[in-house]
Amino acid sequence: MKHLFKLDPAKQLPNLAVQRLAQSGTDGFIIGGSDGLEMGAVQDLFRTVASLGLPVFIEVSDEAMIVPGASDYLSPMVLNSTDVTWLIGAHHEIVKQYGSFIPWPHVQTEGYCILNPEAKAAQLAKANTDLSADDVAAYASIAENMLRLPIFYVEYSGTFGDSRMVQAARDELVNTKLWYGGGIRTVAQAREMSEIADVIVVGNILYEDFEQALETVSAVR
Ligand code: 1GP
Repeated sequence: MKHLFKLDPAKQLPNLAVQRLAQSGTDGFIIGGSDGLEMGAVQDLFRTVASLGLPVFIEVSDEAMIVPGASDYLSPMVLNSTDVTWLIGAHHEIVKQYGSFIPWPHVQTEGYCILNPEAKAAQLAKANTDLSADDVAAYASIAENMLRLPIFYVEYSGTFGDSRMVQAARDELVNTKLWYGGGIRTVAQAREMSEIADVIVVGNILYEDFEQALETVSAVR
């Protein structure tokens, strides 16, 4: 798996466009967002995308994202959050409330390192984005060696990131997969990050320049 499109339930794409995404050569979809989340919209989007035959990950960042039926759920832990809610607090509440319904074999925890201070996720999670490459490397090492997470996610949502930060994470990771997301708008950017990360995630450009978003797949094929 090298390329994923991230679909925001609070934004609309015509059904035909979603079908074109499925035929683009992408490896699958993440349904995720930071605000304006409503369960009805999540369910509608999930139904549309699930019928396409590619893997669909639901990123559970809010109770509205707890939609049954997905094959995989992503559980974000913001490793550089300064608010315990985003590290483990919200997870504790959800497991306490829904624990017996959670399909654990289908849950993958993502260790997020959010690096764009302007990103909604950075603000919500009160992330400390003032990090050096050594700081990022240390978070990646914690994900790999202490928490043994399946995924370490370098997140620059809304802006294209500094590849040195991504490389610093890469150098620490063996078993933990490195995902990169943020500001990928061109094939060249997609290629630059896919040469370092295991998986690149393409989000906002879908809603700004759909054809350009489709093109990003060619960077990994
Ligand atoms: C968001 O990392 C993804 O979580 C993708 O970022 O929306 O900036 O492409 P963009």
